[in-house]
Amino acid sequence: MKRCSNLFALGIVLVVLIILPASLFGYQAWRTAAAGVQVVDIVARVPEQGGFAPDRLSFRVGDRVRLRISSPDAVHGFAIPGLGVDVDEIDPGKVVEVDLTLDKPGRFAFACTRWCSVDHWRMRGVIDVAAADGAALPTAEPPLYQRLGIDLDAAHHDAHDLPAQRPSAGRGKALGLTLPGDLADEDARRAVAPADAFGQLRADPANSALGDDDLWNLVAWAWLKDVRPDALARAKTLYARDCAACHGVEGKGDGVAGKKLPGLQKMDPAMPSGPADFTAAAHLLAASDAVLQGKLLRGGMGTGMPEFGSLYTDEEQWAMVAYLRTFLFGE
Ligand code: HEC
Ligand SMILES: [Cu+2]
Repeated sequence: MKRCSNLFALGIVLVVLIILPASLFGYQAWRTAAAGVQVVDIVARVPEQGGFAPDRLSFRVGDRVRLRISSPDAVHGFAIPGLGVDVDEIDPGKVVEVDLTLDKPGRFAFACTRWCSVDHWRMRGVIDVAAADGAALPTAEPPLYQRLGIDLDAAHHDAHDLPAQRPSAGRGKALGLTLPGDLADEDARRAVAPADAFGQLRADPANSALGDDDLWNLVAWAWLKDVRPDALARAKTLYARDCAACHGVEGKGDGVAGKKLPGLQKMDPAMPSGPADFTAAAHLLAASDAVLQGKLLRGGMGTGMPEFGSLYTDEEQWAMVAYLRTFLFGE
């Protein structure tokens, strides 16, 4: 009787320790294979060592894909914004698995989201998802700067009318005045530089009783009135993650990762080297939102400014431009 119960106990132990895990594992392997999941290993190294390998992947709509991402060196992040993937941490020696749902055709950029080295911003890749029927992708609407015929590579002139103190959107709003049409309307305003808006307001006889400070407050109000607070907060987070290392935490263009970049000197030797200083009023107030968004989404200019058009949604880009305005305009 005793022997019998011993054997029975042993049987249970065997089932729990060996047969159950083995069958679960077998079931998993069977399920993965049966469903036709393509498993792709991606190794993430700092850009100096090659970045993501592979950094180009091609699939078709409907493919089932599991990415297995590992890092042999530093802590990296891994985001595919267009597919809603955002893995904050790929620790060295660990494998992170990401299952992709490829239900729409398109080109989806992926990027590291941690400053793993000074060249971190080069750490990117692309996933192409072809339509199941091989149809071509719909072409996107050209960005605003192109529709306005703006040449991003032309040097732009500095503004000469500058605010004497930090303009305040709140004080501008409190004036209770009606903004002229091209400043009231968000789309129209994006084509206007703040310094030109100031000039336009100054030239209007209806504003002759207002001082320059009040007019600048009105300009600040015109520029910050349309952005939603949550979108602005998101842009602030993205700025800290993606921009501060080059443009500086306070926007002064003094981030460590930007030190060796050429900047606008490439276009004009008289211009400063390195990333743009967003607190330089003469420069920033002469640029329309369309110019800033264009440079953000396209990057380049031979300066080392990365492109963010493939990583940010339209709304994130415009919110980021509004956030850049807050380096000069207060609440
Ligand atoms: C690797 C460094 C680097 C990173 C990261 C970077 N930038 Fe830049 N950026 C530059 C350089 C260099 C320039 C060219 C200098 C200039 O335009 O004055 C530039 C220029 C710009 C300009 C054009 C300014 C002007 O008036 O011409 C904008 C706008 C800008 N960056 C926004 C951003 C934003 C927003 C981010 C983050 C999402 C970002 N940058 C991330 C280096 C960087
Ligand atoms: Cu990185």
